[in-house]
Amino acid sequence: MQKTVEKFSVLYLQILMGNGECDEKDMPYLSKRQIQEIYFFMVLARKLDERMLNLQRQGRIGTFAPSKGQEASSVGSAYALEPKDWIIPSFREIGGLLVRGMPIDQYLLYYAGDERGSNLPKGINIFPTSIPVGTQPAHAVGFAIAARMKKENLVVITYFGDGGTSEGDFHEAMNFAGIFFAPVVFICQNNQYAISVPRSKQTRASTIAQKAISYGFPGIQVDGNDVFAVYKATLDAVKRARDGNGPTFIECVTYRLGDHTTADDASKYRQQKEVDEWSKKDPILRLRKYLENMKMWSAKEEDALLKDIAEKIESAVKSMENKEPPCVDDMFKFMYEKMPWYLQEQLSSLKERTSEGE
Ligand SMILES: Cc1ncc(C[n+]2csc(CCOP(=O)(O)OP(=O)(O)O)c2C)c(N)n1
Repeated sequence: MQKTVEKFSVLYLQILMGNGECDEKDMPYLSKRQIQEIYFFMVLARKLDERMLNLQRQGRIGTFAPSKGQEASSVGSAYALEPKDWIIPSFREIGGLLVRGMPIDQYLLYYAGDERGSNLPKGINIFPTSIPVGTQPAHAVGFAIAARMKKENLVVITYFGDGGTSEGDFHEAMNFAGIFFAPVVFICQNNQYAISVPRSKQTRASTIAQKAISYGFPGIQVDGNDVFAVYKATLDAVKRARDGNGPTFIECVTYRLGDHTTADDASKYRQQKEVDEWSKKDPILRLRKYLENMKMWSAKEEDALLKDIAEKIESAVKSMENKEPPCVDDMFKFMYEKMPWYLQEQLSSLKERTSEGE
């Protein structure tokens, strides 16, 4: 006897088309002010990216990972959270972090190699950036389960790339999330590359979203350059998690328009033609077209927005560069609540050596 014991399908969601028109049927409620605010955060992320590239080239900050092209996925998803919720990010999530109140000077400080950039003011619910690929989903699941035990009705959103889904930790996180109904939203920024490794070498599965199904919870694929689709999918997922119905996996299909990091040269492994094709799907241009179609935006407002953003960025650069130099203790202070003996030993030895002027 043979019979089918399971069948599955994966939904794809797109609301805002390339020409700036939108599918009213799926459009989530957003006021004019909210849509303009979303646009503000996306442009702020893009402009900060551009400024940071210059700062890195001038030696004023260290290596950093630009997010150009991924602003809709990042901003749209973070915009669906409530203030008490938490973000557990990867290293390419500036849009979402800005939505959640990340102070720009601290973001710059982090990329200037200063640990104080990760020590955020209370109430800004963002974990420190995870550079090790694929580790943060496990932190998110553990944190979310712990929060539920403490009866805090919060949701945790975690971000990672298509490459991150090949890491063992990612699968352990997904499995535990499914079993324990963790209030987590997994956002996969499928930007088509893990440095030079293309999506096709990451998995044989036709979607990344379907991986969720094997762990017993829903996975959806969305147009990651469509901020309304990302927002709606995340809003639904956040509600599901908050109502006690467990995790959701969202695959945002997008594209990294820039290099992997400032230490990379993407022209070595991908064709300019491909980049040009994706540039036409730029999420910021698409939202701008929508705003203009709906008569919600004018050239005057655009000028004022760009001026405001330029001022905010320049004042943050000044603030970052005018900080007192960090203290050596900061290298040791933030990993554990109580510093273990071996770090204490290393700290004392470093202090002795620095006081001897070595
Ligand atoms: C555990 C681990 N292995 C390797 C690296 C080096 N590394 C940094 S980013 C990266 C690719 C990550 O690709 P993806 O997860 O798709 O995210 P993206 O960079 O595209 O945003 C690699 C291999 C690392 N940081 N951590």
